[in-house]
Amino acid sequence: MANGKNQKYYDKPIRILIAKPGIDGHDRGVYVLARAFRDAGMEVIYPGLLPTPESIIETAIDEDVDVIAISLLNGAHMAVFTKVMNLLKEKKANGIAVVGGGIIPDEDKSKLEKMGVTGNYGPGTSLNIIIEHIKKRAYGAREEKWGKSKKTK
Ligand code: B12
Repeated sequence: MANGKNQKYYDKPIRILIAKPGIDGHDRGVYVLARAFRDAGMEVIYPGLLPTPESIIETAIDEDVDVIAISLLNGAHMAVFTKVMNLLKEKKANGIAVVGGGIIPDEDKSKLEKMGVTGNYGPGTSLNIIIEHIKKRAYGAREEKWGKSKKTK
């Protein structure tokens, strides 16, 4: 996999921002995931308590991340992800994948997928499944970002 012309996508560690927006106290998931991502060799950016969609996007762009991971257990996932995806478009921030999880009802998962928010894993999901999904999205995002920028040169 990691050889030939695609080598560049795998060379650098994945940079991932993991955030839990909202004023509810459900923050255990982000801490468990942040540690798991770090142990899997990723560079993890955690923006602290009470990030907003605006601050998440700003940090993601400043930190040049491959993936934004957002944990939501408070029922606000549709509103938050709609905002996040709109802001990414507004800022023309191509090549940043968005992955979600937490308490996300099945009927909302397909709506989120259509918006480009993938994963949407719930309680009890194995960390290996999540990490493999993050890797797939991160390398896909790099291909989009770096592939395109190479073509435009
Ligand atoms: C612990 C807990 C709390 C704790 C939170 C402590 C803390 N510091 O996190 C406390 C006591 C504060 C709490 C409060 C409340 N809670 Co509560 N809480 C839970 C509970 C039992 C477990 C959550 C948890 O910590 N799990 C452990 C962590 C490690 O797992 P996790 O976050 O789910 O993460 C895993 C996956 O979901 C996934 N994942 C999560 N995020 C992401 C993100 C990405 C990008 C990816 C890929 C994957 C991913 O990966 C993780 C590993 O598998 C859940 C029930 C449940 N089964 O989930 C209810 C639950 C989330 N709570 C609920 C509710 C309603 C509340 C209260 C409103 C109750 C009340 N009336 O007071 C209050 C909110 C008060 C407030 N201001 O916050 C509801 C939410 C309902 C909804 N959204 O529709 C739930 C689902 C209980 C229920 N069945 O009704 N809660």
